[in-house]
Amino acid sequence: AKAPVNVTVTGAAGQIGYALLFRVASGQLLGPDTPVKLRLLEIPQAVKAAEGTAMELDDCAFPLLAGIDIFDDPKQAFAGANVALLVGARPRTKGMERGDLLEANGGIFKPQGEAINAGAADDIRVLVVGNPANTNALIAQANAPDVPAERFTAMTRLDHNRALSQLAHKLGVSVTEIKKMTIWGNHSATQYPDLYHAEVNGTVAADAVGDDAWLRDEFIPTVAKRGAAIIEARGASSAASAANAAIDHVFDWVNGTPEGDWTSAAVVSDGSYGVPEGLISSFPVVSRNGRYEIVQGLDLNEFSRQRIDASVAELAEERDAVRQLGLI
Ligand code: NAX
Repeated sequence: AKAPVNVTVTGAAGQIGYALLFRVASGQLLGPDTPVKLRLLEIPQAVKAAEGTAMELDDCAFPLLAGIDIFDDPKQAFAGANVALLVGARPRTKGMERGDLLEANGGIFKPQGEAINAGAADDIRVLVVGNPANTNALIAQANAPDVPAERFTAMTRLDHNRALSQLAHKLGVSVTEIKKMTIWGNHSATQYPDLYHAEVNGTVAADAVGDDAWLRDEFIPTVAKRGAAIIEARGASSAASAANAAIDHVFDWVNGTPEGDWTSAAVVSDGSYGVPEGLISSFPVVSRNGRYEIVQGLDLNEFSRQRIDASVAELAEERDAVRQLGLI
């Protein structure tokens, strides 16, 4: 039997945590042959709630769940971690400026990066879900200098999946008929879901739609503002769909993406497509041999170029702000 993989989940008592942990424990994160040990990190006030979730996990008698430990200290929670899902974050509250938000999250992601640097396993893979996800990932990465930068990623897979479904509905096709969807840039309202490289049964998606007004004025804002629409409808932010996307992101990272297709993930830029080196920005990526690699050589039309530049400019501003705060 395989040795258990240590999966650290922060924000374990939150709503995404509640949707995520059962799927991790059932084997959907890493596959049906891989036992997992859960290491849950919460703030002290929420440890009791995390214990309640752990009781329910116990009650599922998952064959692949090899143990659950709960911590309120990042150093302990990340010790030996092979996979880290950084879900807990400081939400933006009323009257909070962007600088305050970045600073509050720096207080979370800097010590977590340091703890990963100090004690995670050599093969650690980090996915940041907590917002502002790209810049939180950058903070953690910058504070883990001994870990290869490529091990730090942020989640745009939910945006990617939203884009697949919106396009499938528009064209009356199944999501399985769509390939090569891309989300570029920041996981924020400036993100750019790209239909000029996506393909529907082999036809460029933008051509299959044949309606640039829909693409620009409906599709892009619908995908980018879907989180707000969910809050409006549900009275709470996306949780199960976010957990599902986190599962997809890590599963593909470990197991590879299918031939002839790619996915979207925010990864450390190597300068591809003019995105400044070091920014954690969303790209089209394939996963090969356990690594996410940026798909190279795509031609960008003027519209795509502008959209990507705008989102990347926002990421650069966030980076400059956290640099000024001494967080990176
Ligand atoms: P909740 O508020 O339900 O849960 C967050 C949990 O994190 C709480 O239990 C809290 O105690 C814990 N926490 C706070 N600080 C912590 C710390 N320093 N260490 C460990 N735990 C800590 O939020 P939830 O709905 O679960 O969302 C979590 C995060 O995901 C939010 O930042 C949210 O904005 C973000 N999202 C990101 C998405 C993405 O696509 N990247 C989509 C969904 C979601 O909005």
